[in-house]
Amino acid sequence: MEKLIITAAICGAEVTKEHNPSVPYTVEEIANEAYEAYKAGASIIHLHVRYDDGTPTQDAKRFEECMKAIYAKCPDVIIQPSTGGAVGMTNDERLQPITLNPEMATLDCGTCNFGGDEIFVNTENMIIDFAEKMNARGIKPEIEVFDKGMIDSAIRLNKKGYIKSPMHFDFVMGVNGGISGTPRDLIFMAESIPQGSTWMVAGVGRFEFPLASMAIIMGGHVRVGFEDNVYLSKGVVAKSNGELVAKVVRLAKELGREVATPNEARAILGLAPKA
Ligand code: KMH
Ligand code: ZN
Repeated sequence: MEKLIITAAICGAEVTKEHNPSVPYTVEEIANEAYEAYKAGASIIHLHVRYDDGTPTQDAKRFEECMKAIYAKCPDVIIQPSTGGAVGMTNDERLQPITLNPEMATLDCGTCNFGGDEIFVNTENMIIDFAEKMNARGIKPEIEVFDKGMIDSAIRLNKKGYIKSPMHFDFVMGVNGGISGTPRDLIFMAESIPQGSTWMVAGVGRFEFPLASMAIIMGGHVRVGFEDNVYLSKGVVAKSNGELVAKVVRLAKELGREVATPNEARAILGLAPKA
């Protein structure tokens, strides 16, 4: 089985220091959390950024500052900015980090409820526009899907040439409005993507580690981090994203799966190696 890629989603746009005081806001906090995750075994940092007061932003300058600070500590890590941003942001606002030409960025492939009155909007024309802009810059999309129908949308856009093969999917499971996080759900998602695609799972809240364990066994890849879950185990708040990554590394070891370095992750995902 190929080595396991671990992504750390260190910050997100919705979780706050009230949920967990270690959620990073400042450039220094973001770089430190990325470093803790990288040291523990993460090869990809899924990046959202905040202003110092915690407000989420897609500002390119803020992304640039954070990316520089992360590379200073983790020179070979893959940084994957979010183009999802926070609910309610405009398309242009969301797309700003791609102007920095990162190796990867997320491409959210459908609209879904996000709890309460929140709606995370990704119309078909938006997905096409985001995909074309990423293609023009040679950025590999991580296709974020919150439900099975979003896989079908990505496949349709792949057939029309807007999303290139091989596709790399991230199944975000357990969002209040998307697919749940049962074993049956994950098997259904994994069996629904085209041959030759790669996938990872981001289990939200209590689904994080059960789904990570399944992905390790099934040959998928894993995303953990404060964006999705702030607990190390029931009732125990994680002190850092590094603790969450370290738990996945322990699970992988017990289950006999080796963990990929950043360049090994690049090879699996078809990205150019970094010297
Ligand atoms: N913050 C969510 C509304 C992504 O990074 O592409 C969207 C999100 C997806 O986190
Ligand atoms: Zn995100």
